Amino acid sequence: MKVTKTMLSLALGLLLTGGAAQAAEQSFKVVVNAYDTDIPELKVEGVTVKNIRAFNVLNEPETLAVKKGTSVKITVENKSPISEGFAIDEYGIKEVIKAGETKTITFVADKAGAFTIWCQLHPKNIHLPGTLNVIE
Ligand SMILES: [Cu+2]
Repeated sequence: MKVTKTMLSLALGLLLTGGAAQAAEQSFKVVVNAYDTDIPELKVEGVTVKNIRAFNVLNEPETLAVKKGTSVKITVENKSPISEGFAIDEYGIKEVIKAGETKTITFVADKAGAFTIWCQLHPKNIHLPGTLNVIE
């Protein structure tokens, strides 16, 4: 005797935000700042910086969060007295911003994950790294 197969009906998932699939744009302002600390002597750009400063790559905000697919614009202002780097390895971003200058970096956040934002010019121990969170 042949068994008739029962058709299984698929439950439809909840559609949370149907239709709004347009590529969004998001802008951030990042300030590279310098703070007094007691780190050991450090020589950069021919100047010996002695026991005075560390540099924050990201001051405010420390974490940038966007949805995947967003066009991201980051304006980086360097208030440090020397050139600073701004790098996100996984996105191929590696910029240098001179002291007192501002640079705008644009890219599409097409990879999900948590990516470190760091300064490629100086030892990591004098910086607080930032994070780019790209949410799926
Ligand atoms: Cu630096």
